Amino acid sequence: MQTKTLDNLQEWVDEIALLTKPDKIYWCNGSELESEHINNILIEKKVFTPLKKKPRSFWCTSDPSDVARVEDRTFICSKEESDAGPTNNWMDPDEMKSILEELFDGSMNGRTMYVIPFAMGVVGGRNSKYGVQISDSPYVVASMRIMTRMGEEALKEIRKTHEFVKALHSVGAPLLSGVEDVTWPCNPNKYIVQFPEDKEIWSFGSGYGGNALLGKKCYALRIASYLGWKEGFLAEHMLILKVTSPDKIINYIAAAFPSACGKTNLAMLDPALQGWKVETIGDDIAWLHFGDDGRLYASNPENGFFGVAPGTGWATNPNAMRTIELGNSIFTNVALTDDGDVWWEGMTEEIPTHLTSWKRQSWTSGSSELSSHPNSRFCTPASQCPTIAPEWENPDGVPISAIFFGGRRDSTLPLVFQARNWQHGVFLGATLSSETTAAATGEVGVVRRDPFAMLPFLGYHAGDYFKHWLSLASVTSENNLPKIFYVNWFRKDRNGKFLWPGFSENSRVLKWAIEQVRGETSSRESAIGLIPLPGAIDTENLNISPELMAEVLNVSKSEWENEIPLIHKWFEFIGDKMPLELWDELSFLEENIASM
Ligand code: O2Y
Ligand code: MN
Repeated sequence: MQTKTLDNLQEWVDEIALLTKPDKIYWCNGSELESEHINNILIEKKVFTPLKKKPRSFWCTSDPSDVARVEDRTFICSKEESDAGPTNNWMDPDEMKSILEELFDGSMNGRTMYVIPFAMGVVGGRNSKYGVQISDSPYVVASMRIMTRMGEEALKEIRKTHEFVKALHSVGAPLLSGVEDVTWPCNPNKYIVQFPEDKEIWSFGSGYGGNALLGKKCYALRIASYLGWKEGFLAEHMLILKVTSPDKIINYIAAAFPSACGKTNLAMLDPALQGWKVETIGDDIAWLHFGDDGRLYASNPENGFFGVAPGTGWATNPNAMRTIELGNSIFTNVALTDDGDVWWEGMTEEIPTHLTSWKRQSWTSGSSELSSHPNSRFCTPASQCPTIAPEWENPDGVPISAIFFGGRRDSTLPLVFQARNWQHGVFLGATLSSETTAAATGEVGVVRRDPFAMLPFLGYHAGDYFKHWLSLASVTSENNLPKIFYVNWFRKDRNGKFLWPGFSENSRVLKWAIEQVRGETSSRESAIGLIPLPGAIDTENLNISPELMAEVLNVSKSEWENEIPLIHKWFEFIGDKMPLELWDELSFLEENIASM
């Protein structure tokens, strides 16, 4: 457990230096000068290639074996196995610590150990939290500077309170003297380990994304979800949007989607509907706290976007494109153009004739290989986004009136429906499912349950997490709680063609939901929840027939008859901690479907 000595941070840094044996120790202050210095180190090491076409921006490629989060090497080491639950890998914390101590022993030999103080949320914010990452990767320093509020200001807060999460990271590649470094040091033996009760993260072997930028998934989701359980808040895998209607009424919404389901595109939505305005508060993570008025307020703990590059383009997400155009960004595992810019599949309609691929090989259009890895990323400051809402750094967050859950499903789930009440909404979150993508290692296109889009990010037992969500209804009145919706942009027809155009047209679904929140639209009770009545979704100027709308909103008895046993199996997998209220919801659904 973290002790509160006068300088617990210095003690920890000394202890880690003794273990990892770096050549040098450097405390990061977050300044411009420091950033230039770190970037120059990375350029000199040939890790970063400066882009001629974008200011202060860099192209970077990882080791081909280190390209994504490693879920099978991710552990929640709570003291009791029953607190990690069936969805997490678990090991006894003492046993895990002794494995890790052996791996970290001398792991920073020949390298610099960077001490990176950071804030999740604005420094001094009511619900902000702090951490210190120790890392032997300058790439991590450069990325943490974009993704968190890193440096002197965060350190001052930590020195005041002595409260911080210890986030230890090593690429696990000690550099022997006389041996030339590789551009992307890493280790085939990877461990991404959270110790929730100790508020500690130990990450070994990977330099990539969620494995290495420890403020993101490890802290802001896994550790923070555990803290939320104990302290009465929620740490969720959700984007946050501000939606302004033509009559200038503002609604803030949060939405949970599994990895790479178009969340970043939705977070920067250019609405197709005239007079509607959508602004961005966050694209990936939301912390939700009760305000003094009993409503849930969301804040984005991050400072940047770490978006999937392929599929992000001028047609699909022009605001992300405008964000990166301003520079100050790192591009990892995308392709480099001959004139010193970046390119990836889906960026532009026109395909460059020649590129350097993410594998640093010459690439010509028509090649059977992709120029960019499917999980390649842009890392860019949120403040540069043209749609960023002025209140995105509001220290108290923004009041949420609707929560959306969504996944990628070919069938069964209609375009949109609303939960009858909070308990039913928790059922929808708990049964969320999606087809897998490249962000996680494993097969692509396989349907898996992903409760609240938190499957890889839960810091404790899923059953306890569902109970925590249910318990919010006893903290405040149902009226104060956000209304819950389920969306599926990805439903297909019999020929495998998407039924709904998606992207900016999704604003039509947001409009219907916001009108539902305001009690202004029309819906009908169906077996699965409240479904829009014919004509209730605004399809003006959209070339979609009433028949097609009926198909995309259809609740099919036979498809749900197939779905229910899968939900049964999922609930049984969660085991004894599965809340009875959610079993009741399942029985109710079963009865409704049977009587269709
Ligand atoms: O593959 C990685 O390491 C990045 S994962 C990621 C990054 C940004 C936002 N979301 C995710 C995710 O997997 O949900
Ligand atoms: Mn994510």
